[in-house]
Amino acid sequence: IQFRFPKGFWWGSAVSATQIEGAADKDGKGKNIWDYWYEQEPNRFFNGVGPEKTSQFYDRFREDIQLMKEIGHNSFRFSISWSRMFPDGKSINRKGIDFYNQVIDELILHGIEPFVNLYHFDMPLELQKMGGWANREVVNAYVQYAKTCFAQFGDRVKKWFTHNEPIVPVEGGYLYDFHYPNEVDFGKAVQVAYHMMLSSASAIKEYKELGQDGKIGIILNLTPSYPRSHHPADLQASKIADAFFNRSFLDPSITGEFPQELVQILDEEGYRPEMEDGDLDRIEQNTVDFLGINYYQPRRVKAKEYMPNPDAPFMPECFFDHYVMPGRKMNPYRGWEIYEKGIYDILINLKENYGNIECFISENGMGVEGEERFRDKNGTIQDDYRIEFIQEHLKWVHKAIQEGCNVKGYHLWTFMDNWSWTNAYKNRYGLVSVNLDKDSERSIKKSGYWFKSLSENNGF
Ligand code: BGP
Repeated sequence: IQFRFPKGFWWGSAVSATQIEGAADKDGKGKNIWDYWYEQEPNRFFNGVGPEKTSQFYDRFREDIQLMKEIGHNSFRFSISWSRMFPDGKSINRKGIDFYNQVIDELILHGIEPFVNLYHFDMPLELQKMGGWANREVVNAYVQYAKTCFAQFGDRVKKWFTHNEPIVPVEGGYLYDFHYPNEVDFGKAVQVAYHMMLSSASAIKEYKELGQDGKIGIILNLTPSYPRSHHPADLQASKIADAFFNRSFLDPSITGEFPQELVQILDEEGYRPEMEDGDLDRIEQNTVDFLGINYYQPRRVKAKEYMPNPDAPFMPECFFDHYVMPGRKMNPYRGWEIYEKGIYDILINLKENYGNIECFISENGMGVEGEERFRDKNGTIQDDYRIEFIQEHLKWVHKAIQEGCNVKGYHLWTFMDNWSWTNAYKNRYGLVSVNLDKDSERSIKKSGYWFKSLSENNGF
């Protein structure tokens, strides 16, 4: 074993409710924005494959948890579907509670620790009709939902997350048009981001008041921002991109304060969100116990070459441009750069600038199209590229740990192939494949068997 990880390292994977459960209107579940959007525009991103189909985890979770055990998981992150728990956003659905109780019990029975996330992009439709995160009442509804989850499941769940990648619904829904309600409105984006941050701190406050003996954190997608050159204009552009896309949630979640650079820009441009007295104290006093890091790709930034068009809607890109790194390595299917060292840079930054807070890699992974062509005679998908992808990232995680970073685990995106927000089933990420043509039949990929040895050896 060349790269050995600390004792008790968390090995596992992550999923989200909308992407794996299916059963979108079974047992009283209400619609969320994805069920609705797919109904409205089935071919927009989804090639006619919607979240109602997916991988059928709702009906097959026992079989799936058995598979998790087989491929060496000691921990597993899933999200609770808010609209399964509260179909109309307000009143509770007993069958939703029953389902998650069974999943949690089954995981524990198999020696797999449940990591539970409360929000993964899936706003209940009834609450979206009230404005979704733009409406402060939705923050209150979320806190009620969070409290219910802590009360129902907190005796067994000891690792909680308030949000997964909160910047993504902000970007997708209110800036760049890839999440419902697909508006372009910078002011609303700021309000939504602020309310999501407030909802996180508010849920943390409730959790602490209950005095349960677990931890609560947040999961952020961090995209280290690299300037094209050391020219002050490039450095400044990169700093602003970092403030918008990373520090906007990272700083308040860990230090309790929004980054000064960002506040200044919003003030100067007249985009301060609506707040109430006491909000900022609540955010300051309710920071996270630990952090989940989703890492896929870095951000390459340069100074703006042309003045932004004064008539175009205001965007973060008024302050910087992206550029293509010459010689970059790409995942051609997803169109994302692969830069393994980014994961190390994130961890060192947390160590040096954020008190070396306890953290783990909560997502990292490689989506590939057309994996069926790699299936061998015995029916196993030979996904050596995925094994290599994981190893190359883990080497950097290992180095960071050697240098004192407080990293507790690595979760891959994802356990099994599942439905994605912007490309349905096109890109496959799983350690386990799902054959949609054969009643979603599961089979462990080569990477799944490899993951088992990784976990058993606590290294590779
Ligand atoms: C992350 C999300 C996941 C997942 C993953 C892969 O941002 O948290 O839900 O979907 O990205 O991305 P995609 O499915 O868009 O290829």
